[in-house]
Amino acid sequence: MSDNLFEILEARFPSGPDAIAFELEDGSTISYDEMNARAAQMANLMVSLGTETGDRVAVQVEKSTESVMLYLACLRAGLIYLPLNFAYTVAEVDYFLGDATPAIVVCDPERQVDIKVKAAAAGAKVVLTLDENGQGSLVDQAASHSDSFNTVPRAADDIAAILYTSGTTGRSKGAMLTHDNLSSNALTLERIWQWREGDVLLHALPIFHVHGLFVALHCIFLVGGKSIFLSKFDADKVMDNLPRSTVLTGVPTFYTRLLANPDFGKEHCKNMRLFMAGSAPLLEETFNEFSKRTGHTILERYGMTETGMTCSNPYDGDRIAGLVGPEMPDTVGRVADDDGNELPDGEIGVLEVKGRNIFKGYWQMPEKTEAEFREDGYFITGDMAKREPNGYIRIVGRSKDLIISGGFNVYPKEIEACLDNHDAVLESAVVAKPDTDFGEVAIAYVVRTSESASEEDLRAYAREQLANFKVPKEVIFLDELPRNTMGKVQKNQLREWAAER
Ligand code: MCA
Ligand code: AMP
Repeated sequence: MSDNLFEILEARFPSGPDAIAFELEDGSTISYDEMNARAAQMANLMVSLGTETGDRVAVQVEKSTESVMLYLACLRAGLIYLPLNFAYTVAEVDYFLGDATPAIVVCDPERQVDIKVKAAAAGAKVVLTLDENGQGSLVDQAASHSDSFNTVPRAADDIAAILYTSGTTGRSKGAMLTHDNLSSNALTLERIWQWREGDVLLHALPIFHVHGLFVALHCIFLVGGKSIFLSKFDADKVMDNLPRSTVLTGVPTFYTRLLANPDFGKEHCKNMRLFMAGSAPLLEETFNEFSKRTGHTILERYGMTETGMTCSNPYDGDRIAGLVGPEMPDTVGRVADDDGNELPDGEIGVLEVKGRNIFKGYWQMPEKTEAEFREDGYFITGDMAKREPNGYIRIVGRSKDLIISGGFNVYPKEIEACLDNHDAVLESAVVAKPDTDFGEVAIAYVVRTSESASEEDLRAYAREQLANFKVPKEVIFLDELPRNTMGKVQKNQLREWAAER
């Protein structure tokens, strides 16, 4: 066996008609054998199209089991999987294609005309389609291929996936995740969260990010369990399916939305053994209210695209509201000053982490990679933290200018650059506003050159160019932006005003 992540997962796949990998919303099921066979067909198809080991496969599709098979097919064929948020506009996708130069692009049929132009310009060999029902040329063409495939051996350090994360300034960076990064993190999570035979995962996250794709799916695959596979989070559907589930992995918005329904309670959770939250801070009041209503303490963990999961509250032992737990077994962490020196417990600094799970670097950006690692190998997360006396980490903020809205990252710079391009805008500043549903949302303060553009005009303008979750929820006009004596925009002031709204 090589270090190919697929081989590690496949060794755990149960076989036979009763070994169900997925149950869909219409009640239909897909067995592990079927998933495996269809992934093999896709792997054969991609090889027949002339791909070579290490080629990228860029995928911007709606959630479907076929897209999971495509991910597995890429791993098997030694291709690098590159998932993209379905909300990205064609202009946003264009950048990723140009940067990653994929050999194959898989997109929604409705977008293929636009994407084909961009893919060709980026040198892609072929564009295939896949829709939300799992239909399209990918599946049609794969059907005529053999359903067995000899998995391409991969070394621990070979890249399995590239996930783009936006930078605080400038261009998005492709985080290169190796087979060993992903498998070591998955095996640790399987152990510490005590995943077990018979687990039923209620899967309601998107599968273009670490949380829904790697954390959730790798763990359930490692124990050969079933996923109840929802196309997206819907509180009613989650409540309908919870009684048959044992594990839910979600962002904090999942939990606030469940709690918002007065009917939600203990009876929905009768078979549940684990509610996990991450990707954004879980408020203490959500943790407490959830525990009061259901008797379950949500297990909060912390991670990043570049690092996978690094801190986790314990499965057995105290799960503490507001804390993300100690470092996981494979990770060492330190709360450090600006020079990387570890600070005493209780002092606030930047969290730095090191371990097998930490990514290999940013795709074709050696300087950016170097800038985010210390000489002794620690990765600088950009999250402000302090260590509590019990050893647990408390995330207290971010040194990076980042808004996390419903678990999606929104970079103010990107929205400001977009708004500033509008003819009626002189300048803009985007900050987070606290939000009961999404945790925080982006809002924009704008100075206009003329009053010809309204709030709705500017939001419509942003919507044309940016993924919908990045469109500022409010646009507030000012005569001028507040600046300090150095002329720097005082975002703290704007954040205060935003919080008061
Ligand atoms: C949707 N909208 C949002 C968001 N989602 N606005 C701000 N923030 C959001 N997250 C907007 C849409 O633009 C739209 O606006 C309107 O809300 C309704 O859209 P819809 O798609 O129906 O939204 P929803 O179904 O209610 O989605 C909310 C959601 C979803 C369920 C919370 O955002 C979600 O699944 N988030 C999970 C993200 C995730 O997986 N993060 C993990 C990243 P309009 O009508 O104006 O167009 S991995 C990570 O962070 C690290 C590694 C980690 O630690 O896990
Ligand atoms: P991403 O770049 O999408 O991988 O998002 C990673 C970021 O999400 C981290 O750097 C944190 O800022 C944030 N994050 C993830 N989990 C948590 C958590 N449990 N509490 C607070 N912030 C979190």
